[in-house]
Amino acid sequence: MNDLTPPHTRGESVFVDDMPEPRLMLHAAVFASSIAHGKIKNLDIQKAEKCAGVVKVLTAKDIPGINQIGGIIQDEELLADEKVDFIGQPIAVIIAETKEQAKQALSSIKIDYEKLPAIFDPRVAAKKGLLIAHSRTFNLGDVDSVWDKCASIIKGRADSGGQEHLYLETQSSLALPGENGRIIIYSSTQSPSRVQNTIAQVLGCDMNAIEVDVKRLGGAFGGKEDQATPWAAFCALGVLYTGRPVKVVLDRQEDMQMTGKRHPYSTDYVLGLDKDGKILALSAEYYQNSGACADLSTSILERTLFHVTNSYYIPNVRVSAYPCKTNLVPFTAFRGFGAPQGMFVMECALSQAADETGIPVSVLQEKNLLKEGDQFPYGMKTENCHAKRSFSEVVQDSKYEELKRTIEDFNVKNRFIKKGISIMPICFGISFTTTFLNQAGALVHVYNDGSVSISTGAVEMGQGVNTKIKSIAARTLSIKLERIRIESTNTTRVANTSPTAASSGADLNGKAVEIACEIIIKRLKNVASEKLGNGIITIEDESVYQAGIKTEVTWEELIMLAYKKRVNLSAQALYATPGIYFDREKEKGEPFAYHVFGSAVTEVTVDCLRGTYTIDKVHVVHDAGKSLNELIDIGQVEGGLIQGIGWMTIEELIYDNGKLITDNLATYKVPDLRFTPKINVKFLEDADNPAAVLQSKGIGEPPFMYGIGAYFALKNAAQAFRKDKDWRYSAPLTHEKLLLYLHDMK
Ligand code: LUZ
Ligand code: MOS
Repeated sequence: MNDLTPPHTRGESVFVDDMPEPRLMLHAAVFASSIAHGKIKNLDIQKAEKCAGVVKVLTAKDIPGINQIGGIIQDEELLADEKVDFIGQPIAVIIAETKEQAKQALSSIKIDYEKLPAIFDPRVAAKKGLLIAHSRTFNLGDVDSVWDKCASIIKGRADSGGQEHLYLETQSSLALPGENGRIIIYSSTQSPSRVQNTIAQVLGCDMNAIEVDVKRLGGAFGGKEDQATPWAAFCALGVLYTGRPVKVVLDRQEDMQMTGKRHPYSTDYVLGLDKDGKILALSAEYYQNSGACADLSTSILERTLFHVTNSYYIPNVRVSAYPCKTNLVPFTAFRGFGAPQGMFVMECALSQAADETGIPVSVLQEKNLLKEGDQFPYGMKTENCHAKRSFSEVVQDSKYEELKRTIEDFNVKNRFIKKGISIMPICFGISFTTTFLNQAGALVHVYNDGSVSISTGAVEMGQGVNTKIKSIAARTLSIKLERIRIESTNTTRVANTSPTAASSGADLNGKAVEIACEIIIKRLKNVASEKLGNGIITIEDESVYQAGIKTEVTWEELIMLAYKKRVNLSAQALYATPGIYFDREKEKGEPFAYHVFGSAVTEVTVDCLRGTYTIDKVHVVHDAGKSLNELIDIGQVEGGLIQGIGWMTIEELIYDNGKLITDNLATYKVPDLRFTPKINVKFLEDADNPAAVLQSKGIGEPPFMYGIGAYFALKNAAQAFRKDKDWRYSAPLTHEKLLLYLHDMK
């Protein structure tokens, strides 16, 4: 049974803003920069301090520890002190008796800026040398020596836009004063330990003074991997100064304006092919719009480079990526973490190659798919590679060739309505590319009535990790699911947690739970042996077996026996993914425990008079290993796919001089139920994965990239109308952009 479903469907699941409000609780509102770049000449909070209900106005001067929240690079102030670098950057926090009073007082803060020139285009930033960190280059083979051997050389540019996470629950936090300097934080974060660590630094206290507790999130998608921290820190500071509980819950518009999104990228590429369409070389330069501070940008840039070749083998590769500093809200983690941007470019290059060589793109794709033992540009070789298998299965299952002929026929007969089709293979590496993050802890208690309590570092954000962990524990202990409860994620129970991210929440935490449960089982078997005498003891379906024969001893009796013998019924375990490493000097290594493969066929229809379109159907063949829970995994494939389609088609961030003007759902469009295609998901059979818990595979991110297929299916349909090869590779392909293309209006 899904642990989540019943309370969710009854509306009973508690999120931060649903918690019973503690007595004397205060509310915080954030005062943010209204200019994209400038010096703060004067900040006057006196009038705001006197506003009705205001208890405290926090500025940088009130920070007792360090005014710094940068994780990888310490380049981001919690509250801007002398300078602002983007619109929406927090400068002050008003803490008041009610939310309305806190918000009302915002307009009483007076600020004078000296404006500085602002940059929004990553290519312009790169030209000026404005990088948040050094560039990175991955190399394989010898690109320069092969251009002469190429029958065709494809040169182009691809641009992809950012993306708003639009988690249903906006950024929220509630902090409570505890005893003796303790501050208890309820935070909607993917990374409780990061919140704990940052707040300790900001307050100048030890981490053990800060307790962070996370019950569940109403979605995150990467948007709460790093960017949940400032709101929690504001609450903690509020507690420090007022001694009262403090809550912050961002409004939707504030959240959209003040938090980072998926990184926009702009890329130049050169692809070389032989006369049969075999790719000989890829050379490319990726300009990442990093925003004003590093946040996770350098890790995201790295993952882009890991995925530049998507699921193809390319023997000669030279790719460089630049993290460009601009005056926009720092861009951050978002499902796929830079990989979708890299894989989009690869598909653009192949699509252009098909246009220029006349070889169908599906033929080019198939010819170049990874096979067992092929090397990636970062040195790792494929193992248990399912690229070809998933591609041929999706071609077969979707009846691709037949569909293609039907579509061509339809397009001949219809002048203004055109259909299109595409295939999108994916290959995604599982593990944090920062090797040390690949660790997770679990704490398992068996109470003396036989019920079980499990704490891990995993954060439930709707992805079903608690359900998966519960079933791992039930299978390892061989007891009923009903006996098991998954606790909140709490830094006092499981310390030093990595963010729940990188599609590895269930992999890492599930494995830690399995290890902890095995420790307990070993102790229990000893107890049973002592009682029953010789013969191999096993525990199956809540009963003790001796030499394969069921005994009278039940789970509950065994637990009570162990308890009375004073045997430890609790276990703590750490799992650290073995065998992975990456050398950033050489840019070579084995950063991933394994890869996830899959392929999708997408069908679309375009109304060529209006530029409108529908995404009709997507057929997916996905490699989920041995799925831990098929319903959850199908949900992840569908959700990821639709989110990916949204990124490629209708989700458009528009800025006016650094101010996001698509900052609400009237102007920022995301796929809804009516936009959603018919989706057919099949999991590869016999695709066990020895590299993860119970032969499963990470599921969170890989399916996002099937959405890229929608872009190329639309291109396919549009070109049937235009009948030429002129195309600008720029996503999102909004209805507006498509209309302008169809009728040659630039
Ligand atoms: N977060 C991170 C991630 O810190 N490192 C990663 O490699 C990663 N990959 C995907 C999503 N989040
Ligand atoms: Mo993520 S993009 O796995 O937080």
